[in-house]
Amino acid sequence: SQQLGTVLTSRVSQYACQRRTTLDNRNKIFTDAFEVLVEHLEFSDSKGPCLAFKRAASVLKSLPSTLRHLGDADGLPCLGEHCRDIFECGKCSRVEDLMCNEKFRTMKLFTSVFGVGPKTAEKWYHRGLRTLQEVVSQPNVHLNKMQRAGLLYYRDISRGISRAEADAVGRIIAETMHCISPSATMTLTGGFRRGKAFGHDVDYILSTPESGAEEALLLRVIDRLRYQGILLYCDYQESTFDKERIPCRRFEAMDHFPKCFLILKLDAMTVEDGGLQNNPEDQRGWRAVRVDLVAPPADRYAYTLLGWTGSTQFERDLRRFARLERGMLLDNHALYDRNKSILLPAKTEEDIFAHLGLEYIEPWQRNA
Ligand code: 8DG
Ligand code: MN
Ligand code: MN
Repeated sequence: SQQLGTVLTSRVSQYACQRRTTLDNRNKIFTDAFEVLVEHLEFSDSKGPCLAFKRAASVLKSLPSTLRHLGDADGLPCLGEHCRDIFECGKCSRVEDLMCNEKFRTMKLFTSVFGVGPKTAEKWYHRGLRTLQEVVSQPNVHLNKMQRAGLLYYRDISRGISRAEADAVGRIIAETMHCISPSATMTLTGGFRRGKAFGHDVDYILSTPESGAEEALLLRVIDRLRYQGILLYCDYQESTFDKERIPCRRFEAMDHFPKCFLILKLDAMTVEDGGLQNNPEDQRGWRAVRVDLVAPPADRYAYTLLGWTGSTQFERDLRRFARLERGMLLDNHALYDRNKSILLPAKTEEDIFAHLGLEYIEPWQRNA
């Protein structure tokens, strides 16, 4: 183990964008425990130690082998004293306590509904609600449109989307899009681009060859999906993009491009091989799927692709690396060199990595 420690110490960067993290996580017992602690902290609104646990889990995901002894973590970045108890016996009593804690379990259930965050979940919990059945049958619980859809399609949405289903969604959207604009293009992004076999949604970037036509394209795609009768829910967010604005200092998960968060009705007939991820007793022949579409201007495509491919931790560290190590600001819109006061143009993700002086990391190596 001492040897493993030495090898790792000299090679593991504190930045996820300088590590290659595949889906083959050899330290799942530890990272699962960290993720429970992260969830707990996010429920209780204490974001400070949260990031430390996220970084620790991310470092562990990148390691080529399982940590077997406490000493193996010596010299690895982001694995300080505060997370030592996780390694003792490969479990931690705090995590086990949480798993059987009624409040934690209820918060987990409520926040698993599309449109429900920790604040709403907490409110429901304090009203004495414990199950989704109780939430929907309470006459005085106010639900917004997103939460109503989230509850209505809960069983489908909480079931993972397979790659075959994601591809079926892709064919439907591509066909719809090409009816409107034959020269428009579509790129699979998010977790499926990183090689995941299942996702909680499907993420696509729509793009037009000329900047400026993308917002109208997205609106027309949505109209056509509605006309086809497969649009179960649509939250459209219009462009708030300002070309003059340079990337801002802080990590922003959201961008200013036109986008929509959808729930689509996916017909079993359109899915190749495996069919739908439905329960065997489910005879409907369709399922609801969450789909995100974003339509950046053509000259911002590379930054958006890099931003939407994730993982969130990879993105966070890319931006932190750019800022702290290069004096640059990166977001989904642009890359700005603060020392030279210039925007750095990019047609591809490779261009952005090159500007940052980073080795290129393939999408399937960004599962940080
Ligand atoms: P999953 O769906 O399989 O669970 O994983 P994922 O694909 O990695 O997660 P995601 O929640 O779909 O987000 C994919 C990436 O998109 C993530 O790195 C964050 C990024 N993203 C942006 N802007 C926005 C935005 O405005 N909304 C959302 N929902 N995601 C955004 O860069
Ligand atoms: Mn996704
Ligand atoms: Mn998404």
